[in-house]
Amino acid sequence: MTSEAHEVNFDGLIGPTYNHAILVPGNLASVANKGRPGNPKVAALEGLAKAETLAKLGVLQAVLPPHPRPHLRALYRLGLLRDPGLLKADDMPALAAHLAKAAAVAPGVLAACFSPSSCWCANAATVSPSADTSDRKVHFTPANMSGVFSRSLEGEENGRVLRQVFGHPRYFAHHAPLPSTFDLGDEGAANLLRFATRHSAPGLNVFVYGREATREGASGHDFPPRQTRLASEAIARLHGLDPMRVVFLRQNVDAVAAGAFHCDVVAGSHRDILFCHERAFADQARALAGLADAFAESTGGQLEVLEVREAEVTLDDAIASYLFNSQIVNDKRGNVVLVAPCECRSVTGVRRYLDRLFSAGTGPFDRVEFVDTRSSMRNGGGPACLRLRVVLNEEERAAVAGGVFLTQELAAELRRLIETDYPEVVTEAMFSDAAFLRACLTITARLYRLLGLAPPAD
Ligand code: SUG
Repeated sequence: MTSEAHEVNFDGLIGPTYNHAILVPGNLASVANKGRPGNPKVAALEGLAKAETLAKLGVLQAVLPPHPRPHLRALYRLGLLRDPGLLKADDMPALAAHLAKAAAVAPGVLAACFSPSSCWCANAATVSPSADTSDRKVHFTPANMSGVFSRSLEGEENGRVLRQVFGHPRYFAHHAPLPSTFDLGDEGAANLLRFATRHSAPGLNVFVYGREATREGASGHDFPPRQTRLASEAIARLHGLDPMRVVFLRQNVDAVAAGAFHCDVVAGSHRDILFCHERAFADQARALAGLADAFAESTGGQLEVLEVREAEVTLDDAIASYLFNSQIVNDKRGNVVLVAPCECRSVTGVRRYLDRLFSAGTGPFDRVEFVDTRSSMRNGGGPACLRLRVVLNEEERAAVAGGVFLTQELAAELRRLIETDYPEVVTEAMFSDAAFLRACLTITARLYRLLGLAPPAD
C-alpha cells in the first residue's frame, strides 16, 4: 500500500542575468518589452516571494537553480568562443573580450546565451506521477523546446538537474529530451492537463498540442505553435501511460495567434477542476464533452469545468492578465485557492469577472490570492509558468536528493544572497562586461551549492 501523494511545486529561481534582450515571436510580452533593462534582483525576489506564498498556503514547495548563463558551451559550439580554455571561465577579462567580439558578429546568439528562461520550469519537463505509469515510477522527460533557440539550450541541464534531484532508481525514471527537430517540438508540462479525483489516484492525462508535426496547422499565422502531437504521443508511450487514460487535444489556432504560445496561458487544471477560456481548444464544445466522458470513464469522477466566455473575458484580456496562468491549489484547510497574477486586478475586464465570480460564490474556487510576478510577466511568464508540478507520495518525497525543499531557512538564505549580490540592472551592453560575467557565474555556482546540487562541469 503506497502512501497518500501530494503535489510538490518546484519553482525555477530567477537568475542573475534576468533581461529583455531577446524577444520570442508569439510571446506578446517579450515582444513588447524587448530592449528594456532587466532587474534580476527585483525579479528574483518576486519569484521567491511567490514560492513562499504558496508554501504558507500549505503547498509543498521546492526550488530549482537557474542555469548558469552565459551558456559558454553553446557559444563554443557555435564558433563564438574559439578557445576551449575559456570554458573554464577563470579568466574573465579574456572571456569578456571574446564576448565583445561575439556581440559584434552575432548579437542575437549572444543574447540567447544570456537568456534567464530556465526559471519558467513549467516547460522544463513532462512529469508523470507513479500512479499513472506502467512501472509505478515517476517519469521525467526534459523538454527539447526546439522551437526557440534560447530555450532549446535548457534541455540538457534540466535533465542533469532532474536526475540529481530525482536520482533514486527505485522511484524515478528519466528519459532523454526528444530529438530536437521541428516535428518533435516539445514544451513540457505547460501543455499537459492532468485530472484525478485525488493526487494518489490514476489520472487522466490531456496532452494539448498546437500542430500535428509539420507546418500544417500553422498556415495563416506568423509563428507556428510550439508543441506537436507527435512529441506528446512519444512522451505518453515513453512514460508507459495507459492509452485509455490519455487524451490529445488540439489548441485553438486563434489562441496561439493571439499570444497563447503554451496551453497554460488559456487553461489550467487541478485535480478534478478545469479552468479555461472558451477559445482555448479546437472544436471546444466537443473537446470538453469528450474530456468529461473520458474523466468519468477512467476515474469514476465528475469533471468540474469553469469555462470563461469571450463575453465575460476576452481572449486578449485573458492573455494580457494571464488569468488562466493562475495556480490552483488546496490550502491547509482544503479550500481551493486561485493564486492569480496581480495583473488580474489591473486588467479591468478580468477584475470585474473575478468580482462577479467571487460575489456569486459559484465555481470551484473558495478564494483568490494575488501574487506579484510582474518582472517575469514582462517576458511572458506568469505564476504557473514558474513552477513544475511533481506529484509524489511520501516514499518518493523522502527519496528527493539535495536541499531543494523551501524551508524558512533556505528562503532566508536565498533572500540574503539575492539582496546582497544580484545586479539591479542588466542591459545587452553588459554581456561583455568582465565584472558582470564574474558576478553571474559566481552567484549561480553558489545557488547550486546552497541547494546541494553539483553545478555543470563547464
Ligand atoms: O518560452 N519567455 C518564455 C516564457 C515561458 C512561459 N512559460 C509558460 N507559459 N509555461 C517563452 O516564451 C522570453 C525571452 C527571454 O526571457 O529570454 C522567454 O523566453
